[in-house]
This record gives sequence, structure tokens and C-alpha cells, in this order.
Amino acid sequence: MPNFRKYSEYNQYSVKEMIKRSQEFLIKISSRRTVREFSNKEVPIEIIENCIKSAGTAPSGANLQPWTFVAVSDFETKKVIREKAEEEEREFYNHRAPENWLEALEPFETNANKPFLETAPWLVSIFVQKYGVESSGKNTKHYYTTESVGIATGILINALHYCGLATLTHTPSPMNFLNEILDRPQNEKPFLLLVVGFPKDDVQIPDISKKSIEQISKFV
Ligand code: IYR
Repeated sequence: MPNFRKYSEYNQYSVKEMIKRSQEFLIKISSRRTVREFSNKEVPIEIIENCIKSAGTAPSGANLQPWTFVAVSDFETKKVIREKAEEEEREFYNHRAPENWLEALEPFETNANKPFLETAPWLVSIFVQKYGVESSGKNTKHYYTTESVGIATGILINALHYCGLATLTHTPSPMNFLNEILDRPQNEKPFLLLVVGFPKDDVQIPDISKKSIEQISKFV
């Protein structure tokens, strides 16, 4: 059992300071946009490592931290990931996707072509550990795995944005090919593939907006 200790790293602010910080954070996070075209400019590994460390601070069911982040910069590996992802995407766009799904995607002008999987300097493949495996080989239970990895991924996206990097949450479906390419065990299920780097010069983004506070919340 863990011991308890004083929460000495907690920061307390005045209400005035809290309001200011909430406004500052809102401005900062509101400038995050998904991009689909990346520059090939390198991003130092230290930044990616620190952002993954940040993601690793996320709360998780019973603190079992049911995630694995595989950061890929090796060009040959990125190339194979692109080939396999495009195979799945062609199947999706040409056969599997229902008409209304394709319609919903129209504003984003996405298609089966995924050059960013080679261009971007980093692909972070995020896996959910559906259960744990002890060194003896015995399986152990994990709890709320999807919720936990979703929260960690949110922190990762936020950390990368804070550093001045752009991301694209890419979800080729099915993504099982990532287990094979990245040599991940059976208890790990691909969650999503986060494309990370600098936006291409003068990148264009869809002119879309977020829902208002009234639309997304209710105060009772
Ligand atoms: N995975 C496909 C399709 C796709 C689906 C949704 I929902 C998006 O928001 C974006 C794309 C692709 O990556 O093109």
C-alpha cells in the first residue's frame, strides 16, 4: 500500500489570479488547431520525451497507467506505417464508409492519401493496455483503460501545443497493423496515431468554429 504524504507541490492562487489564469489558458488553448500538412523540419527528441512525460502524469484507473507511447522518427518505419494506413483508408473511403460519414467529412477535404505520415518528424502511436502482464507472464486487470488513455492523450496534445507544435489525431481503422510494425504485445490495442511537427508554411485550415459555452454546458 502507498504511504500518504503532504501535497507540497500544490499551488494556491488568489481568486483574482485564478480568473486571470483561466482567461490566459483559454486564449492559449483556443489557438490549437489540427493541421493536415506538416513541414519536414526536425523536432528535438527531448521535446517529445518531455511531452510524453507530461502525458504520463495523467490520472488513471487505480493509477495503473495503462498506456504505451511509441514515438517514431525513423523514416523507414514511418514509410511502412503510411503504406499500411493508406491501405486501410482506401478501403474506408472507397467501400466501408457510409454516405453520411463521407458527407460529414467533406468540409475537411480528407481522403485516403496520407503524405503527412512520412513528412511529419514524429508519429506518436498511442496504445491502450487492455490488461497488464506481469514479468512472470501472469495477466492482471486494468480499469477504465479507454478513459485513462483518452485523458493522457489530451494532456499530450496540450503539452505539444504549449511547446509550439502542431498535431493531427489520426485514426486509421482498423489500426492493428501498428502492433505488427511497432512490435507491441497482444494486451496493447492501438488508440490513435498522433502526427506531430511544425505546420507546413502558410498551412490552410478549415474555417470552422467550436460550440459556445451555452451549447456545451449547463449550470445547475
Ligand atoms: N480515418 C479517416 C477518416 C476520418 C474520420 C473522421 I470521424 C475524421 O474526423 C477525419 C478523418 C482519415 O483519417 O482520413
